[in-house]
Amino acid sequence: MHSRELAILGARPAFDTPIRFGVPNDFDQVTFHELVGKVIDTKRFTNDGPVVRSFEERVGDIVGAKHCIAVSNATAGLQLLLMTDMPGRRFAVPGFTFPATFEAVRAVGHRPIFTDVEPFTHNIDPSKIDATVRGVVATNLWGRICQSELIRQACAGPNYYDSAHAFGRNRVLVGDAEVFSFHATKFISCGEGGAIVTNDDVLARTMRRLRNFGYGDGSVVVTHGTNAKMPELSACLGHAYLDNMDVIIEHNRNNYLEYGKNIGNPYVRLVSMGDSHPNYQYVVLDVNDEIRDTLWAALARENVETKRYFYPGAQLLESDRLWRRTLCLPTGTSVSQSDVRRICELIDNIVWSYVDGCMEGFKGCKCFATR
Ligand code: T4K
Repeated sequence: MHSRELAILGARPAFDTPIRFGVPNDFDQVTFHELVGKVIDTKRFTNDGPVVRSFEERVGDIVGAKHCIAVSNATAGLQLLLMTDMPGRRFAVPGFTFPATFEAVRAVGHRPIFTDVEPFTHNIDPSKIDATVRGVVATNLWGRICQSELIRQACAGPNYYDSAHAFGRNRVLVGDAEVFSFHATKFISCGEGGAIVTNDDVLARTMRRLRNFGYGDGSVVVTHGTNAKMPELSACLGHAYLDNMDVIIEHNRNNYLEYGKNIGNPYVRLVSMGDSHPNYQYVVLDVNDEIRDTLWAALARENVETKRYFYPGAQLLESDRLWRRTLCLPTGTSVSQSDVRRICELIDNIVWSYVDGCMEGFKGCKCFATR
């Protein structure tokens, strides 16, 4: 198809088999079945069992953390960290993030103070952090690490990081603690799961207690707590994924580079992930806000699923702007480089068709390049 030809509505979609967003990556099923067999034989299903323990060791080693505490999901991990403060405190959170970040703050009785993000990194803007907050829960969005030193300068209280997107190698731990997500849509998955990592001995011990109803050693309850334990069966899946981690990252990196080579028009820009990204699991487009929803719907008609992240937690200039412009593209082991090239071709066709007025009429030039 000519690059400026209109995608014909109602015609056969470009992909017969849908290209889906967020499909779990392929993993080593042999390892998984072996581990599951052991769990079933020993009948040890939860409560700090050996598979979770060894999963914690591997995760801690990969990121170079002194302590790793596996949890039921990242949201619960954030809640455990926030439970170390008496309720009613104010925590700065980014305006542009998944709701888990600020809902964790609310769930344990604190108040999220929505703070705008930087236009190019999409991470919380340290210069906008209110000097009177008790602490910060920043998100390492898309796996890109925040300006942690500036955040520390802005707030001497607890600095926690929602690192749901940021598991992987080639990075330094930031803040007092970070929380990873191993949800089904993450590149390393436990189905549901997460992990808190920290170099702080006292905080680590507290997290282990809070995760298990406040139990200390033996059967003595020494503090308040909840149930945020990771089950053994979830850790089996996590181990199988860790075995394939480097292959998955390489696959995603190649897809990201391929998108970079093939996306090129003034209305759509690939958000740069840099050269030493921990995982490349998100491919993010910055799209002219007049076109974004048309592009999303037109790609869906071609059987390409994309995601419009993140509905802003509050009305803030950059957060709101990013919500109207961001589109996440499919990647992962189910998406090949030739799929990527075809998707880029479609993006080009759809955008130029729109701009040329073939679809709904382009209302004006608000292209990011002129900002
Ligand atoms: N902080 C941040 C910054 C986060 O992004 C997240 C989670 C969290 C914290 C919380 O982490 P956890 O507490 O969950 O550990 C998805 C995920 O559900 C969510 O976990 C994730 N962020 C977010 C970025 O993406 P949705 O609303 O887009 O999910 P959904 O159900 O539409 O799934 C996306 C696509 O994935 C679907 O098209 C189908 C596919 N999929 C999904 C699942 C669950 C599969 O193919 N298989 C599956 O099992 O939020």
